[in-house]
This record gives sequence, C-alpha cells and structure tokens, in this order.
Amino acid sequence: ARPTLAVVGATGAVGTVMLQILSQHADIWGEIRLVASPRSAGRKLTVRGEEVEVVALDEAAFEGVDVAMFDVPDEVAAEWAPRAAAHGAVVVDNSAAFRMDPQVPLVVPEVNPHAARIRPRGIVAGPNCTTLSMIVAVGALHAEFGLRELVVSSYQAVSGAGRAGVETLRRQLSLVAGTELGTSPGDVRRAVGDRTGPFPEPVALNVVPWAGSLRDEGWSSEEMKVRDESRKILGLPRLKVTATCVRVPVVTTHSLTVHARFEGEVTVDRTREILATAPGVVLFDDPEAGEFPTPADAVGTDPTWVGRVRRALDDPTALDLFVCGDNLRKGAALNTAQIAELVAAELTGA
Ligand code: 2RA
Repeated sequence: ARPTLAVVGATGAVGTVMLQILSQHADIWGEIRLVASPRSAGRKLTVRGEEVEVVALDEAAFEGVDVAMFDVPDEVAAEWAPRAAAHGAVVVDNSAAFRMDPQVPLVVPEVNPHAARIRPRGIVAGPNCTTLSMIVAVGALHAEFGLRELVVSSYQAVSGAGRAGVETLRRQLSLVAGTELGTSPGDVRRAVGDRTGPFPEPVALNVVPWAGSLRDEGWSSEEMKVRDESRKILGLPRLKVTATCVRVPVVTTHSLTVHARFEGEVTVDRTREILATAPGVVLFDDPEAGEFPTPADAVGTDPTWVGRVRRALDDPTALDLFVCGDNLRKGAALNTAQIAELVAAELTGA
C-alpha cells in the first residue's frame, strides 16, 4: 500500500509551499492528511488538485501515519514529533528542535542521503534555510577538494521570518515608496514607525545585520546554526566556520557570499565542472554577459544557483562564490519533501 503522509503545519508559509510541491512531485503517497493548530482545523486546502480538510494537531492525527512532515515552531515540534514517532510514524522535522541531537540525523539528500536510514528516535531533521541555501554547492566541492574552512555572509529574505516578516516588509515598502527617504539619518525609521518586528530595525531601504536571537559573545543563533549544521551535515566536527547573517529587503530567496578554503590548490575550471554537473546545483556565471544569480530570478525554483566563481587572489586553495536558494523551497519545504520521499522509498522497498 502507498504510505500515508501527515503534513503538520499545513497552513504556514512553508506549509503552503509544501502543498504546491506535493502537487507537483510524483504522486507516491496514499492519504495526505493536513494537520495544523486547532484554530485552523476545518479549513480546506488544495493538494494534488483535491480539497482536503485540515485536522487539529492531536494524538488521533497520527493514527495510521507512516511519514509525518513537521513545519512548525521549535517548541511545537519538540512536543509533538516524539509523540508522532511513538505512533510509528517516521518524522521529518524542519524545526531546530532536534537538529543537533546526536540521535537524530541532519539530512540534505544531495549531500548525505545515507544518514536518513539511521534514526534511533524515529526522527530525521532538515537544516535551517540559511545553511541549506549554500550546502548543496559546498558539499559538492567538499566531495572533491576536501573542505577546511568556510567564511560566509548571508543576505536573508524576510519570508525566513514567516508571514509576519513578509507583511512587515510590504507595509514598510508602501510607506517609503515614491518618497525621497533614505537620505538623512533616521528618516526611514521615522516613516515606518516603531513596529519593525520581527526585525530589530526597518528592513525597507535598509539592510539589518541580524537574524535570530542573541547567543554567547555577540553571535546570533542563525550564525551558530550555519556553523553547527554545516559541520554535522558534512561530517566535519572541527570545520572552521564563520558566518555573518544579514536581513535584506527581499521577499523570498536567501543569498550568501561563500569563501571556502580547501586541502590543496583548486582551479576555477574544475570548480565550474563540478558545479555544472552536481545534482541540485545550477551554475549561472558569465561576468562578461553580466550573468549571475539574483534572488529575484531564483525565487520559486528548486536548485541552488551559483555564480561569481573566483579563486581567491591571495590563496590558491580558496574559492569565492555567490549562491542563491529559495528559502521556502530547497531551504525548507523541498528538502523536507525530498527526505520524506527517501524514507517512503525505503519503507515500501521502492
Ligand atoms: C530566517 N533562517 O531566515 C531563518 C528561518 N529559519 O529567519
């Protein structure tokens, strides 16, 4: 029989993209059960061209479920993922609740698919969208060159902060559009008002060097996630990683600059070959023609787009790249769907 899938968090920003992806991918599932908070129960959403009524998150929602995808806040996943696993479902969780649990594999199917098979808690985690936006390309280069160090800066879209992030950017843009603002200190802040949440500063006509919450010694949670998750996915527990995470006025698609240092000398020609053939990566890099990826073009697509491929001028073992990835697709829903499809193939012996 075809496996039963539960989509937990079906009404959220990532859940919406998940339903599109499930409707576009090969139809391997039997029942698809849509699960959300009790206040969304009873709503009807479309998946695979059919209307499905959303059921409330409770124990009964997991009866007979083979695979449960979770796209919910960390605290909801922390409580409900183990309960779903206790009902016999394999949980694919996109929250941060279990990513660093040594008993939970952290999986990117293009990089470490084998890890999904060993899941003592019945839970498989997917990484944060910022890590995901670069790790497929970095993983392909690591497989050939051997990674020693990563220095990255992110340019993160507001939808990484959920629907509230998108609403804040749109509201602020409507207040600054057609004005002369952005020419004197504080003029944008006065125009958009104090309600800048979920961001600490105005994001329209601005960049905000902050994402996540404060951790030790001035680092943000987002920056720590990039470091910890990259190490775990690549199986390099002592990899040197430095990240600076920045929010930019883009709706969807995270970008990063990546400075990657390897075990020996690298060449741009071989790097381009690797990136041009790596699954899940598109090389789009023709500086003479002015061609490189931007979030406005990468949004809504599946791959990790890579451009601006250069060898570091002062270090023949290092590369500099610019990458873009849709934070709601590969950065969240698509990676979760890909893991769930791996698990389904394993369960059905396909
Ligand atoms: C963000 N990476 O962009 C976060 C969401 N998980 O805010």
